[in-house]
Amino acid sequence: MKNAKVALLMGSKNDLPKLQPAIDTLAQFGVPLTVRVMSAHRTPATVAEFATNARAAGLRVMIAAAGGAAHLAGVVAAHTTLPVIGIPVEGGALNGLDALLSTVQMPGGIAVATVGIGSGGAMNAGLLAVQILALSDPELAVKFDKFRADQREKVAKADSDVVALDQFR
Ligand code: RP5
Repeated sequence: MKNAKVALLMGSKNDLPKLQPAIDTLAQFGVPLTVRVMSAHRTPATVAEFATNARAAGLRVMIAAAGGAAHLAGVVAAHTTLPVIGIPVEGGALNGLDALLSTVQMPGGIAVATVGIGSGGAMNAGLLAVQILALSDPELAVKFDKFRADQREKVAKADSDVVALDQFR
């Protein structure tokens, strides 16, 4: 965890495959990441201790991913003043709808920035963490601008790829 700027916490190791887009995104931007399994329900004392010490340990953004009655992000946010991004993990009987509602519906007073269910949500959690860090890291801000420019180019190329199908262009 030494020098990590972002922590990705997950409620179960079973969540890991669904969180790969967040890990890949942070790696793409060269953001030092610590990855941990801890649960708001099964190991509440570990979560409280980790979140309480996170800022002093040098972390700047917390990402918390959980499925089912997903309290991890809220509990982490309760124990730190660092920004917390919640990822509702899909799966179980309700396919993540339960996790989405549990994560997003924080009562006023403790904020969790909740991303969507699924791979887009996990990727966006990584991107949002990068954007937060980029506020005080000009090099990272330049990388993020380049990411956006590349993305625009890809969409423009896709648009020209479909031109043959379009009778009005
Ligand atoms: C949550 O319960 C975890 O985040 C996981 O998504 C869900 C089920 O956990 P397992 O029973 O698969 O370990 O705490």
